[in-house]
Amino acid sequence: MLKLNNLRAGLIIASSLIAGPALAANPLDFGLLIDGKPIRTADPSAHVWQDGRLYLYTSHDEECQTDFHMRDWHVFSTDNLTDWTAHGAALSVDDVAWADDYAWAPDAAFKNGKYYLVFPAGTGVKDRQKPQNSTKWMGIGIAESDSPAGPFKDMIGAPLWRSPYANDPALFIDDDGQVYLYFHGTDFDYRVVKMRDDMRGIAGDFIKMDMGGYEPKMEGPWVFKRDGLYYFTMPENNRVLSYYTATSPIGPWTYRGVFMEQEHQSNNHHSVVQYNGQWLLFYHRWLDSNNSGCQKRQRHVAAEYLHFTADGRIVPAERSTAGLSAK
Ligand code: FUB
Repeated sequence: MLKLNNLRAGLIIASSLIAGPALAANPLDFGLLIDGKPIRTADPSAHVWQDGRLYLYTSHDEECQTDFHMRDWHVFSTDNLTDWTAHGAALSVDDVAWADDYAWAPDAAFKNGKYYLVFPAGTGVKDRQKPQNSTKWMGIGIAESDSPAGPFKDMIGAPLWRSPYANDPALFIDDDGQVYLYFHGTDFDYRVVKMRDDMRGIAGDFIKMDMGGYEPKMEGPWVFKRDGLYYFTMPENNRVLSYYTATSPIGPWTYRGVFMEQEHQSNNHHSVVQYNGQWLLFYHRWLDSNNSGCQKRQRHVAAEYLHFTADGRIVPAERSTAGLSAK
C-alpha cells in the first residue's frame, strides 16, 4: 500500500509541476505524465457527485500495450469541463488479492454515504493461436472509499462471483435505491444482477434481459435514465455505440440504433452523464501517439456533447477535436 500511495503522490506532483493547466479539447488532456508521456486512458466512466464535480474513472493502458495487460484504474475530475484534476490511481491490481492483471473498464457509484468502484480484473494468459491453452480468467470486484477520488480498497477480498467469467461492469441506481450491475461475459451477455444494499455482494439470480430479438456481441454496457425512460447503451460488436430503451431497468428493451460509428475498426467504450443540464458522452479513441516511440495507435479518452430529439432518440454523435470546449 505504501508503494501505491507513493506512486499516487508522485504522479500528482508530476502532473502539477510538469504539465500545468489542461484544456478539454479532444483527446482530453488530464495533465498527467507517466515516464514523461501523457497517460493513456480508456473506458471512461463518468459520474457527477454531491460536491458538484464530474468524476471520470478510467482504465489505464501501459505505453504501447499489447493484449490489454493493464494494472490500475485512475480518477480525474473537473468542475468546468475544461480544467481536469488528476487524482492518481484509484486502485491497482497490486492491492487486489485475487487478480494480478486485466485492470479493465471500471464503474463507480455513491450509496450509503460511500463511494464504490466496481472493477474487472483477472489472471492468466490468452493464447490466441491455441485458445484451448488459454488460462485467462476475469471476474468483477467491488472496492470502497470515503472519497470520490479514492484510493479505493477491495471490500471483500474476492470477486463478486467466480463463474461466469465477467468483465466491463456498469452500475445503475434506480430511483428506489436498488443497484443493478450490468456486465459483459462470454456467452453471458444481456444479463443483469441486483446488488445487495450493503454492496458487498449480489442479491438473487442473474436476470436474462429481453432485448427484443436483437442481440449482437456486446461489450461495455451503460444504463441511464432520462425523462422516465431507461437507456441501455453499448459498443455493439465492440465497435459502434448503439442503444436500446425500456420502461424498466431490466427491460424488455427495444433496439433504437447506432449513435456513434466505429473508427479504425477498433474497440470503443463509453459512458453518458448529465452535467449542469447538458448530456455528455465520454468514450475513447485510438490515435497516433506522436513522438512517443510507439508505432501504433493508442487509446485516449475523448468527450462530446450528446443531444436528444423531442421524442427521446439519441442524435448520432460525431467525433470532434473541439469536444467539450465547443459551446
Ligand atoms: O480496456 C480493456 C477492454 O477493452 C475493456 O474492458 C473493453 O470494453 C475494451 O475497451
